[in-house]
Amino acid sequence: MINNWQKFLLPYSQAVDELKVKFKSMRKSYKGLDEFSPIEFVTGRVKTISSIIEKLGRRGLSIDDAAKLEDISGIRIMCQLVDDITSVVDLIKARDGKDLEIVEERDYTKNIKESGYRSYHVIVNYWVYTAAGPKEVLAEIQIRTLAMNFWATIDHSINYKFEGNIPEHVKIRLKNAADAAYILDMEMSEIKDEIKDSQKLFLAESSLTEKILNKIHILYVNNNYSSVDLLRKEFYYAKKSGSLDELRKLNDKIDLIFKEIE
Ligand code: 0O2
Ligand code: 0O2
Repeated sequence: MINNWQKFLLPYSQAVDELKVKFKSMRKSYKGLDEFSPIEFVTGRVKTISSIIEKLGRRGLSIDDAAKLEDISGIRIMCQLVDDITSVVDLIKARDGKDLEIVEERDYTKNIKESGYRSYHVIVNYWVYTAAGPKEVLAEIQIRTLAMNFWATIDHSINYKFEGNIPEHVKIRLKNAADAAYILDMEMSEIKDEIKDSQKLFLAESSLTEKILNKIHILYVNNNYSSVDLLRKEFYYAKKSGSLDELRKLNDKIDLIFKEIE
């Protein structure tokens, strides 16, 4: 009998925290390599007690069956493009049997729900090591595009407001909005290479800018004032030109100065 919900939910909360860190780290490692990340952002939540009780009731289960629910721990991974969903699913599959175990996959991106809901769900078994010892919990990872997320968030709140009995005219609008979100995803897929290239260019430019400014700062604190003055001017012109090549040349030049003073 669950008589202490807080204690019962503790490992689920730990699973959410750990999984969030792991997927956010994946995003960071792509960015660290100036690579386009299939993960745009990650959120997570532990299901509320009232939502757990409502779902158990809907499924004809008792409170003691709560651990059977797959989504007490919920992770949501948002992607820019539909193709990124497959990349994220592959990243999860690569961990199967290592730090998690895939239990089930539900592809609502291909088998779109009647409501218009699209997302890819992966249910996993995940071990947490709590103060009370190791514990295996189920977690649901929902992977979706920004457009899918926009629609699902609005749909969820409307369903909540009307408790499932959505007026017909609202239902029609929601269905139209689901179609529009689908078209938006398809349109973005048509220019996916341009989107990825422009973001890689932006990443490369910002990391090069950071490198150059850090090096100029090191020269400054080491009293190389004359070269710092010149380099600052050159940095200004390179930035203004908008050319990555100019920034690269300046970076190489600073590296040479570093070699000379070593
Ligand atoms: P950043 O710097 O914004 O990228 P916690 O406080 O640890 O429980 P966390 O991760 O801070 O949780 O918050 P939560 O609610 O789980 O996740 C929110 C994260 O999603 C935040 O990122 C938000 O910035 C990000 N987010 C939410 N909506 C959007 C959106 O529409 N676009 C983008 N790009 N990000 C969004 P972080 O982790 O604070 O990092
Ligand atoms: P939350 O935390 O409020 O999001 P069931 O709830 O029994 O119908 P089942 O069979 O457990 O669902 O799993 P399913 O349908 O594969 O996934 C359930 C979760 O997917 C839901 O969680 C939603 O997050 C999301 N989802 C599924 N269908 C829809 C939909 O039509 N609209 C929106 N907005 N989300 C959907 P919960 O239980 O609602 O919990």
